Formats: sequence, structure tokens, C-alpha cells
Amino acid sequence: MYWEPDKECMDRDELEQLQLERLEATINRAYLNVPFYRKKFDELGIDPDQIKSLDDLKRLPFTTKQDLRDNYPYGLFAVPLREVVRIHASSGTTGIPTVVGYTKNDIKTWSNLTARVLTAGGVTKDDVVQIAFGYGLFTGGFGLHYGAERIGASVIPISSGNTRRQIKIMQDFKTTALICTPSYALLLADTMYEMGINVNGLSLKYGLFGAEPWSERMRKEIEEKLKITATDNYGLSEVMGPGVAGECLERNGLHINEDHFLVEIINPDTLEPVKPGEVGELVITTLTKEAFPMIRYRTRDLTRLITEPCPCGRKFYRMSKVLGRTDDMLIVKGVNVFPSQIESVLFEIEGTEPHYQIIVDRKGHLDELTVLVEVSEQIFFDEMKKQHELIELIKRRLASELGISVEVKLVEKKTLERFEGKAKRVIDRRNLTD
Ligand code: DLL
Repeated sequence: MYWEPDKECMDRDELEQLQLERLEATINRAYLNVPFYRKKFDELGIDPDQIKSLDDLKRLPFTTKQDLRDNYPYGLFAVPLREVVRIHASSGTTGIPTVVGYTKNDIKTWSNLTARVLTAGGVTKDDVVQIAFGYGLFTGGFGLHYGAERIGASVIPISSGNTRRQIKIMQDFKTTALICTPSYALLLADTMYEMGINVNGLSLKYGLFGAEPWSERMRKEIEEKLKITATDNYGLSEVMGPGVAGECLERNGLHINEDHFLVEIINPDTLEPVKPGEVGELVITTLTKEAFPMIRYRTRDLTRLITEPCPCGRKFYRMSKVLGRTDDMLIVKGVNVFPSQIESVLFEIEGTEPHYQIIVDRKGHLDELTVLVEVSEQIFFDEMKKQHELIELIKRRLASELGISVEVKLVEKKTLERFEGKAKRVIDRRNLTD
């Protein structure tokens, strides 16, 4: 049930003591070995020895993705390359990738932390684990692979893509746990139905999904279609990859591995901490990383902290499912719109499929938001009047949720693009027409 019960069920006092010791060590290591941090600390007149409590963390500067880019490729490494045994990178959207490194110890820690997440999601040494995350510079495949091996599960490192082959292997190798993005899980499920495969004949029990936001509706849909228990897990390459946080079988928030990561939730505008339990941007400080320590990294991910005890017995605080990213936020007609708001409206409406696409355009000087919604065949071929009613209903609901008017188009099942990795649901055409 637990991978490291002495850590995962640690008392808060003991945990905070450990966090402080590790924080002091991390700050010293960063100050001594990374000129970028030394310069920033010196500019602010901060002496690492002045950090004497967890609260003192607030005095330290934030680190952003831009800092990683400015120091491309190895500028933020705290050890010489000789000690680095693995390098990963994320491509990002702006061109310059962010590069991260791991020492031998970092890889050990990483495997342990993904082993925790996998165990919390139900995986044991008796499982056959199909890892359909990409293997390569992306951290998803390798990160979870090492954890699953550490547990002693039988790992199928199939990587992403080739959906029909995934399904054949799932059948023949008797896969019991599937690991990929939630959107790929849905694509696998839909392809199975198309191929006429009876999912009851599969051996699948658990699905561990992450690397992109997904709604409770999507969880329900995946669980029903694949007949599994689906948990969410979170991470980002800048601070490690998968293994930062993961749900237990209660499926009510993701336990953060707080003995390795110190988290804060801030208001992204004022940069001040939000009130306990409020939604804000997650900021992470690594506590044990050797090659690539991160101090107050602004993740851009929006979530809230859940401090109430979890019935599973783990003492680590949980974070709610990620609600979106601050940089996913669209400003349409001057109003802030998050794709997750649109998804949650569609969730409430009967007859719509979990596939949608958001298109933002500019006609003249006016922004226009169009939501394409897949609907069941029955509705698509229904009489015009019924379709019209559905469109009007979605429009009304969206307008009241978002505060702006939105165009809605119904599209036939399977017309919108499907994804083997992270889904891309927003197309912003405004730059092209500006
Ligand atoms: O996506 C690491 C990962 C791999 C996590 C496999 C879980 C499973 P990056 O490619 O660096 O790393 O992307 C990190 O993805 O800042 C979030 O915006 C988003 N993200 C990751 N996990 C979740 C999740 C990996 N469970 C970025 N829910 C993060 C929502 C997630 N968003």
C-alpha cells in the first residue's frame, strides 16, 4: 500500500525538520556551485546562512522558465558534467528547450519517488505495466519506467504511438496497468471499441495518467470504458519529471512528495502567498536534487493545497488536480478564459463527447471564440431543430460561465484530432491575422 511508509506517513514536525535541513543544504549547494543563484542572492543581499526557518524561504528569489532558457544548456547545473548520468529536455513552444540533468543519486531518488506514485495508484510487483509515455528527452517514459522496475513489476517499455500494436500487446501480454496521458488512454479505449474488442477480456486493472490536465469527467469516461481505476500523477521536467505528486486510490487530490519538494501557492500577480486552501500558482523548491537544484520555481500550474488528512494514511499534503496553467489562460475580448472552464461546462451537458477544440480568432479588431464540440452520432444526424437547441444550450451555459459570447459548432464523432502524447486543444489564430 505504501512504498516508503516511514517517509510517506511521517509526522508533520519531523517532516518540517527534515525539510529545513534539506533546504539549507540545497541553498548552500546552489549558492556555491551555480553562478546564476550566487549572483541573484548577492544582488538581494542574501547570505545562505541567514535562511534558518522554512518561512525564510519567502526571502529567496523566484526562478522561471526564462531563467532556464537564458542559461541553456548547462548553466544551472550544480555539478560538473562528469557527475551527470542523464540529461532530459522539454521542447517547449518557444524554441529554446529547457535542459535538465541527473546524478546517479538523483536517478535513485527519482526511481523511488515514481515507485511511491505507482504504489499509491495500485501497482505492485505482480503487475504487468505498459508504459505508453514517450521514451526519450521527455521525462515521462524513463521516469515511470525506473519506478516500476524498482517495485519489481514486469515493465513493457512500449513508448507512445502505434495504437493498434499497443492494443495487441495489451491483450497478448496481459497488461494490468496502463501508463500514459489521459488523452491517449481515451484514444486507446475508443480504438478498442472500434475494433470490436471486448474490454472485459483484458487484464487491465489500473491506469496511471498524467502530464496534462484532465477533468473528473474524463476520468469517469476512461474508468468506464477501460474498466479500470484511474489515478492522476503530476510532475515537470524542471524539478524532476513524474514523481512530484500522485493520487492514492482515494482519488481525491495528489499527495506531494514533500520530503523532496517544498511547495508554496502564490498569487501569480502579487507573488504573495494565497490564503490557505485558495487556488494559485504552484511554486516548487527541490530539497534533494544534486545536479539540478531549483529554488522557488514558478511552475505556472494552478492548483490548491489540501491539508486535511487523507483516509489512506499518508501524511503529505495533497494538491488538487491541476486546473490549468497561467499561460494557458486566454484573454478573449479582455476577459480571462481557461480551457478547463469550457471543459467543465461541456461536462455538464448530455450528448457531448469529451473531445473539443477551442479556436480563437480575430475578425477586424474583434476577438472571436469558437468551440467545436464532438457529439454522439445520434445527435449529429438528428433533426436540425434538436441540434439547434443543443447549440443554444451550450452557448448559454458558456456565456454565463465565461461572461462573453461564444460561437459553438457541433462536429461529428471522431472529426477532431486525437493525441498520443499531450493533447493540444486550443488554436489561437490571432497572431497570424494581427
Ligand atoms: O509532463 C512530466 C510528467 C510525465 C508528469 C508523466 C506526469 C506523468 P513536462 O513535459 O516538463 O513534464 O511538462 C510539465 O505538464 O507543468 C503541467 O503543466 C503539465 N502536467 C504534468 N502533469 C500533469 C497533471 C511532464 N497530472 C507540465 N495534470 C506541468 C495537469 C500536468 N497537468
